[in-house]
Amino acid sequence: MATPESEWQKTACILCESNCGLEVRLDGRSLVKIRGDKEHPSSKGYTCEKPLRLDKYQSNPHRLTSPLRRTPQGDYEEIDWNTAISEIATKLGRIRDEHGGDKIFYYAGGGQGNHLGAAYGRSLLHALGGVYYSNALAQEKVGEGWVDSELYGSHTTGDYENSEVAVFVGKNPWQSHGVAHARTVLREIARDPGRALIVIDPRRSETAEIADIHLQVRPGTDAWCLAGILGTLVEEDLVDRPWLREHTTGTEDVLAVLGRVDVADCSRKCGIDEDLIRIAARRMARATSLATYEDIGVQHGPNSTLVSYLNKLQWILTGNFAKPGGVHMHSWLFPIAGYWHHIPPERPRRLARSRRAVGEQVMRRTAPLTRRALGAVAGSSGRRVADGVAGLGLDTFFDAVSVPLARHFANTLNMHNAPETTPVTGAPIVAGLMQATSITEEILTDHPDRLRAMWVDASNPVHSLPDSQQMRAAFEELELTVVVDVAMTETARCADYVLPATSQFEKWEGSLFTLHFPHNVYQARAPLMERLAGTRPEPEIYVALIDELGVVDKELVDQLAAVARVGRKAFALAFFSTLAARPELAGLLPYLLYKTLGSTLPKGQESLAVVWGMAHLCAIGYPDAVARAGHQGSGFDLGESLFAAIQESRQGVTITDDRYEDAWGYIHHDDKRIHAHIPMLTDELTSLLGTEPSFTTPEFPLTLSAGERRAFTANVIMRDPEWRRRDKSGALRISADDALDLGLSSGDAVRIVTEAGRAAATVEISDTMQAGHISLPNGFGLAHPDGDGAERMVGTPPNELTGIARRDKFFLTPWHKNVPARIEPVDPHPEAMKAG
Ligand SMILES: Nc1nc2c(c(=O)[nH]1)N[C@H]1C(S)=C(S)[C@@H](COP(=O)(O)OP(=O)(O)OC[C@H]3O[C@@H](n4cnc5c(=O)[nH]c(N)nc54)[C@H](O)[C@@H]3O)O[C@H]1N2
Ligand SMILES: Nc1nc2c(c(=O)[nH]1)N[C@H]1C(S)=C(S)[C@@H](COP(=O)(O)OP(=O)(O)OC[C@H]3O[C@@H](n4cnc5c(=O)[nH]c(N)nc54)[C@H](O)[C@@H]3O)O[C@H]1N2
Ligand code: SF4
Ligand SMILES: [Mo]
Repeated sequence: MATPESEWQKTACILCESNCGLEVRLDGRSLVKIRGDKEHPSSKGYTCEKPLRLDKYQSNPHRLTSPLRRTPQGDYEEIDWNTAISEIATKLGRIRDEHGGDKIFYYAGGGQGNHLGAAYGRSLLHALGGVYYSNALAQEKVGEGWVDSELYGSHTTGDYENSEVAVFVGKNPWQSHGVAHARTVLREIARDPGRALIVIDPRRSETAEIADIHLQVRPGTDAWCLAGILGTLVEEDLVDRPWLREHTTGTEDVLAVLGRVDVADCSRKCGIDEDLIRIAARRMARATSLATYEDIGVQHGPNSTLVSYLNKLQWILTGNFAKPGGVHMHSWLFPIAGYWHHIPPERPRRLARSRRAVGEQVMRRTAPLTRRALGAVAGSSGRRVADGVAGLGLDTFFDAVSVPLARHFANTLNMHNAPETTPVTGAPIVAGLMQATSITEEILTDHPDRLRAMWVDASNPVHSLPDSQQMRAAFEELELTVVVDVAMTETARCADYVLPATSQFEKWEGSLFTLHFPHNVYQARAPLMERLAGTRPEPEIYVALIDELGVVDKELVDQLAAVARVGRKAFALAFFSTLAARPELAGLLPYLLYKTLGSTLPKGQESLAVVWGMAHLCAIGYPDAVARAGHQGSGFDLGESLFAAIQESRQGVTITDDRYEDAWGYIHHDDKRIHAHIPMLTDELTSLLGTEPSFTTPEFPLTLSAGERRAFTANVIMRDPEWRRRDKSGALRISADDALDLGLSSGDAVRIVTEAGRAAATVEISDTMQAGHISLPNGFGLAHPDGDGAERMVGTPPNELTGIARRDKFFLTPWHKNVPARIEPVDPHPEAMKAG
């Protein structure tokens, strides 16, 4: 690439979902200077300390540079790409033919900054007839996602910048972010005497440290704590009844259940003073605006689905929706899970309904003709005229057909065609995702419908899913395992084939964490440098495999590619009519776009073809909000304008601009009301209120939270331990009381023992911990080669200690944060011990 080394180039941080905009200077292939990008529309120059040494990701000397195949001896040999693609395609095809495509399981979604590849990967799954899919969301957000969909339909976000009161439940945004410019926002709330920060966390986390109210629950007792808060709201009549009457249904039933809550009993069970619970509830009720945020402190713990519901009832019962500082649903460039949604324009074009019937028919019937006729003029001087004529056709039908087509594409790509339960254990599949704790159960069995192959991309499930030992065993059992990654991860070390991906700074990429309201932002990141030799961007890998499988009609692809050379309108008309005529192709949409439209995009940008599709889905879904964000035209032109802005803007663009009152449009229910009563969960609450929380045993008397976010953790993205400036060993934090009991000092080496396994750790006594609660960071325990090539592992791999048995009763999310454990001193004389 011709960019001089001294120039600042724009990109984004890939270490958490905030994806702050960055500016980077290179020296050769190294990222030598990194600063926040002031022009990024959402982060506006903000960063935390983590991205400053992102070069440890980019210039990791242990990047993969060749496809690898496992040998019968269990080590790996390099093979060329053609061999890899053809062998893998053959094996996938064989499994499909012998056992059915549904035995091929796809585990991918992208990490924190790379979601383009996963779109193309889903095309591969569809091409194989696969239906089972999952990713990291299935071990954290499924319960919340289900609750959201019952209440109002989609994911929510808080407007914390403007909230008078912000409540964080099992969430430590000071370290984990998830709130734009988190530390600035938190500090502002904490400093302002008119505002309040409320934190529910068993640890005095960095966020709890500056909070106005810290409800320091006993680990795992959040359901009782939240019931106490909600019970207070009802008992003291602090709920917003007029608002609830106007905007919700079923609330009387909810209030009746909450009216029976014994606040004093809840306070005893969660270990928080009753007065403090009541003070918190009153502060929330009094606020002119309130936003709450739950995260994995509770989603990885007992009663997680119920806790999600109770958390959301806090802002619902106090009427904090559709106003500054409240909680809202938001637009998506493309929904990362759940159903696609459409908000009709305030001023729809006339005749839309009658045109729909005619439009669909015409497009369907004439699809082959449209393709041939338009393709025939590619490369000729009649191109412009043909594109213009196609534009007229498109304009006539677009309003009428675009919404149902868009819904069909998006929901198919999000695997809403998946069965409702898994084949072996009948576990629920929510939002198209197989639950994380189901996966090994669907493999390690002789059930005829067991999974036979697993494809992993940009994820490290052997390290990040519960029970690493079982996951390794599952990899041994599967007939084919393929991992696509930039590094030789713990999962790659178990795979039959490892495919080396181009890094996120060497290819076009984008994060689909478009989770904001009222202004939502998307950034397409350009490569900062040429790809590392031997690597391939994921879209290229998936497209090559689908080609090799030979499952897509080549003539159709060639015709559409020819039409793409005529013009965008001609292409859109031919493409949409083809898919209207053949809806079964919807899952192949990313592949088809890459092969056709992609061939007309500037070199290297082929993978943005799917972003073109997403830009149109977004403009079709939220036409007014996209127009308000400054994108021009209506109908098809609006999507074109949005895509052009995304393609041109290196710092990211505002894709939608909403007004607070627009929030009602985002409700999926036809009556545009919040359906507050979820009987399954009010029943669950009623039965839970009569029980005593109890999570430990005499054998395992401590509660281990396995996976705390700290200053220098970033899931399993940073493998080089030298990246960290602090907490290099990833210490096990314990309270002074427990340390005294166990006779431990900071720096002592110990063994943590749980029902699932045992692992070594280093102790740090911390006054942030309450007695009985111990905490390990996430992202540690990764093998990394030393300078001399020897493998070294720093810190504790958390999932050597977790199991799949302790999980949510409804949606099976694992209890990573609530693992009964004991600590043993490491015996200096192991042989003597054995003899004794
Ligand atoms: N630095 C950093 N930031 C990250 C990440 C990272 O790896 N490192 N990962 C990103 C990802 S993928 C995610 S999902 C988010 C997660 O973000 P967070 O959910 O904020 O992360 P955690 O630190 O795992 O958990 C939050 C808090 O839950 C508390 N907790 C433990 N047990 C309980 C309990 O029983 N009840 C309650 N109420 N709280 C409890 C912990 O003490 C902790 O302070 O972070 C994102 N941001
Ligand atoms: N015990 C315990 N377990 C946990 C957690 C916990 O708190 N405790 N947290 C859980 C949570 S919330 C999450 S989100 C998961 C996260 O765990 P994973 O889903 O495994 O996700 P990541 O860390 O995002 O994995 C990123 C992978 O992508 C690779 N990668 C980086 N760039 C690229 C690229 O451009 N292309 C490709 N193909 N690969 C790339 C990295 O090398 C790495 O292997 O872990 C979960 N596991
Ligand atoms: S780690 Fe998250 S908050 Fe920190 S700079 Fe990166 S994206 Fe922003
Ligand atoms: Mo996560």
